[in-house]
Amino acid sequence: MRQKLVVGNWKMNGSLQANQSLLKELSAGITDACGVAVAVCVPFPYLAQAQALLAKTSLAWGAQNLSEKDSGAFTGEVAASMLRDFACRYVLVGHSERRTLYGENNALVAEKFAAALAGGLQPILCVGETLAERETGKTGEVVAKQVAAAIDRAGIAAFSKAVVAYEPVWAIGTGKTASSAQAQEVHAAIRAQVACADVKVAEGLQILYGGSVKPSNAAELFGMPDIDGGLIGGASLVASDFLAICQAA
Ligand code: G2H
Repeated sequence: MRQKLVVGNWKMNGSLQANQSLLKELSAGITDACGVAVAVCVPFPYLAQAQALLAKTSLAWGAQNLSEKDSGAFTGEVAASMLRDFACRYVLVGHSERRTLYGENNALVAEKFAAALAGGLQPILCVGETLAERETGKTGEVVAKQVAAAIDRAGIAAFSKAVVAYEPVWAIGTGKTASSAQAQEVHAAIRAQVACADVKVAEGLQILYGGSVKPSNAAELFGMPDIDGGLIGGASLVASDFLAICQAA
């Protein structure tokens, strides 16, 4: 039985003041007894705050990006070891906004995936197709290539310490959600692809759905056999919505 996991992706939102009340409300509302694992991926400057406020709670925290390099003259970059200094558990890699707005391709995302694992972090590998790719029947091919790049770089065993998030680009922040059947179809295909290399790793792999998840659609999505929780953007900024989504898991 895979544990459900719900991860908030704050994107470039927050302030010390707003985070304080959001994190306090979340930590009061989430206990181990909920049975669901919960984490928030916050902007880099707020990692110390997340660590201070969440260290003795049931919530984990993480970052939204990292460098594929260890250290050195890479202005503006942040290494896995730095994220571990703030006791991050997770880091997102290859979020579609990184792929489309910052030119991250499958090869770079695979390097980041490997760097996260080497640094003791659990990467959340984000994959998903654009609307044009879906409409031309390329969803399966696109997602399979994104997953394959990480498998080829880090090896299949790496997926026993990683999480995958399927986020159809056309459903991100648009209010459009993939139907539970559409999402399940892709999740099952990802699990089958991993199973081709290692059945046991595939059975244990948490595959999250992301893209306009809200309290009103979470339960149906999370009820699908291959959907193991969610990666939540906009709704993770509102404590009551995020708690309701965690409850649905
Ligand atoms: C997809 C998701 C979180 P939202 O980007 O990663 O955001 O829930 O706002 O669509």
